[in-house]
Amino acid sequence: MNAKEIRQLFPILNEEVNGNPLVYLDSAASSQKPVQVIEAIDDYYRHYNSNVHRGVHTLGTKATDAYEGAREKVRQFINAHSTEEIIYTRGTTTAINLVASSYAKANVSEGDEIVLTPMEHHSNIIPWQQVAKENGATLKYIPLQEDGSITLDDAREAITDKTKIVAISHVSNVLGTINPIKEITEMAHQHGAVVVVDGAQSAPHMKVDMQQLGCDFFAFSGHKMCAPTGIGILYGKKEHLEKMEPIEFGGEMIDFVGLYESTWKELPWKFEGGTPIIAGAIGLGAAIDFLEEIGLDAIEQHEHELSEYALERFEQMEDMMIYGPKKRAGLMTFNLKDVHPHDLATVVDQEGIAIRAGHHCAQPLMKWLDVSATARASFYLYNTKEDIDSLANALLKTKEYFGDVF
Ligand code: 7TS
Repeated sequence: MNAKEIRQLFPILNEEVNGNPLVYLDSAASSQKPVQVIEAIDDYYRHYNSNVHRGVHTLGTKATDAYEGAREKVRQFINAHSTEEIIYTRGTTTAINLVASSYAKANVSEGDEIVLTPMEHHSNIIPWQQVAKENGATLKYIPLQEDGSITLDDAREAITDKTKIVAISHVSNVLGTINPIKEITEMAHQHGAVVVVDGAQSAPHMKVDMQQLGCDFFAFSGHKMCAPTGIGILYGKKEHLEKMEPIEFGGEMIDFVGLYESTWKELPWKFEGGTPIIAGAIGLGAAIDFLEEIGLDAIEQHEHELSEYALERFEQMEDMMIYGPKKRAGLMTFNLKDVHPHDLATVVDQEGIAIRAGHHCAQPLMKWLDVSATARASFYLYNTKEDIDSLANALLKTKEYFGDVF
């Protein structure tokens, strides 16, 4: 299937925005949903809506099978050893917070170090700041090269026997930098540290293989990969998850409850207190079927071509500042001289083009780039070169407009 055929499966792409056909270039914030996912959720609510893991009635059994079936799809999708290693969460943020609140608080002590990079999303910085404050640890950053990448030499320098945790994004949501997770994991393991990977911008766009990467934890969000909002995944190695305490307590996650003492269910359910995100998990399962039918390698290749094309077109534009390394994932972050990115995004929105402007939840990175904000166009399997042309043409108009104003 090519992108034009794929587009037919996304009803929202037929919408008009401000009198123009929608050009959606903000998938790094949240992706659109294909009919397969919308129908899977609709089907659950219409035909077998029920709680899971309770009683024996037919609907409940069907809902439980679909909910747990989706967990097996996730396991295969990321090549984890077992479904015991797949925890449903609300998204990447909740997944990282679970590791910080449970694993880190129990394993990080005074004088220990947590190693990060300055390109992290706030959700992979703030939980570690909290751990550092509460447990007396220090945060240490692997420095960025001029193009926004990191080197293994710098990583080797930062990761020492004092390091307890390395928390790093697989792909930066601003720069598109693809970090060498496998190598960093090997390095961290030599020092007895664990590696927490923020996979929010990688899992939707490329094949991620837990056994190949070797990392200890890996977090990602359903809504960035064609699934609904409110569902995400924490992958964790069983050896860690088994020793970790839950952070939410109540129904669903217990084995035995007494007046003064209780025990927990086995993995993965001990981390899933309360009625879970059933429709979300079913939607995520349908999204994985959909992405796998198209093929993650094909999706990665397609986005690579779009990214190259966008760079080619944008680099020719005067007064255009493009951030990030040459080898990057499917997004492009930029600024047009003398035009605030919010103004720019507002003007192109008039033409039906959706791009993101702001700090992208990466304020330390904005500081490093020495800007307060940027614009960002991000691509997915349904985008085409025509979408990039539309944006490029709208930017030229914006430039003319603001050129007249200044
Ligand atoms: N990590 C990265 C690298 C992200 O890009 C995002 C969301 C998150 C974590 C948080 O994910 P959540 O699903 O828990 O919210 N990134 C963006 C973005 O780039 N624009 O809007 C949200």
